[in-house]
Amino acid sequence: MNLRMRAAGLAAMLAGAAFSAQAYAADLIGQPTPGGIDLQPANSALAHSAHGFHNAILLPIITVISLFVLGLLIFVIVRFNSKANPVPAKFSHNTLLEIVWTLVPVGILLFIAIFSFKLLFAYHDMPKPDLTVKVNGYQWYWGYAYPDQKIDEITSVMLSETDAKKENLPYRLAADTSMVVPVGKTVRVLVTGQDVIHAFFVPAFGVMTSAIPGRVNEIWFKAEKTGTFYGQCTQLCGSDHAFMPIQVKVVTQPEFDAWVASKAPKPVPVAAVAAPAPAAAAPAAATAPVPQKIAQLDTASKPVGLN
Ligand SMILES: [Cu+2]
Repeated sequence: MNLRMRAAGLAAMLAGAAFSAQAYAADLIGQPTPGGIDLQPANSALAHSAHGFHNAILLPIITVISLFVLGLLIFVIVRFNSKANPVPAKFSHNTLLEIVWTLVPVGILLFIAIFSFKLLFAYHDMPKPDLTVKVNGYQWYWGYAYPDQKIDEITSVMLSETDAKKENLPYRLAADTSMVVPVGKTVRVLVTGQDVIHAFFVPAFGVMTSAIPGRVNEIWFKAEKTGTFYGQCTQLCGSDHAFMPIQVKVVTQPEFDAWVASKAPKPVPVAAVAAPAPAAAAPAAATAPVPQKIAQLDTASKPVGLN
């Protein structure tokens, strides 16, 4: 490689770094950014802590170790090649050196563990939840139920490429319905699976847990900003594993209340219940709760922007 080629390579590298920095500056919210190199922007205290742990603790340690090992390699290549060192030394073992290269990594791991455990405790230390959402993983879609709001499971299926394009939404991330949660509230998410093991992962909230049949895993988050945040199943779960995105819509409390009101089963009017005559059965049936799956297909009944 001549000097000019090297210079061109270096220029390309710098241009790449500049592009990445630009991509970082214009990061998309709640979804991956093409050409981006960093973690997705955080939208919960947990995600901020996880990012801090990565950026302030792990990244410097990894960088120093990588540079140190690279320096050692270069030193060995220059100092001990066959020309510079024609007669190699024959000794083996150096007790002091071996003690040092055992204890130093142990020390580094213990140092990481202090911050790592602090973060793990924060993940397990859920404040009193304001809302519980039960998430069910299926082959290959998600179901979201709100037991306290008496909202039966709402299934969420990935949008087709045509539909996603039509609505200007990210294909393979956008779904026909969302998990809707209020902003600034502690959301407890109970995750389980119905067929095989899936995994519920939303990077912006810094949460991930497995969806295991017969077992309920608990995670929590408190969204800081409103908006749509995407995630994906992160457990190989079969042929359509890549096609079961998670779409979380974070809305204000009044918007959430309105959404709940639109989804919750309508109470049957007292008059209709009290009427003993069989003739009253027809009106009663007409006002009976609409099964969730049918309600979901009825797009006209959806509040705008909250599906
Ligand atoms: Cu899955």
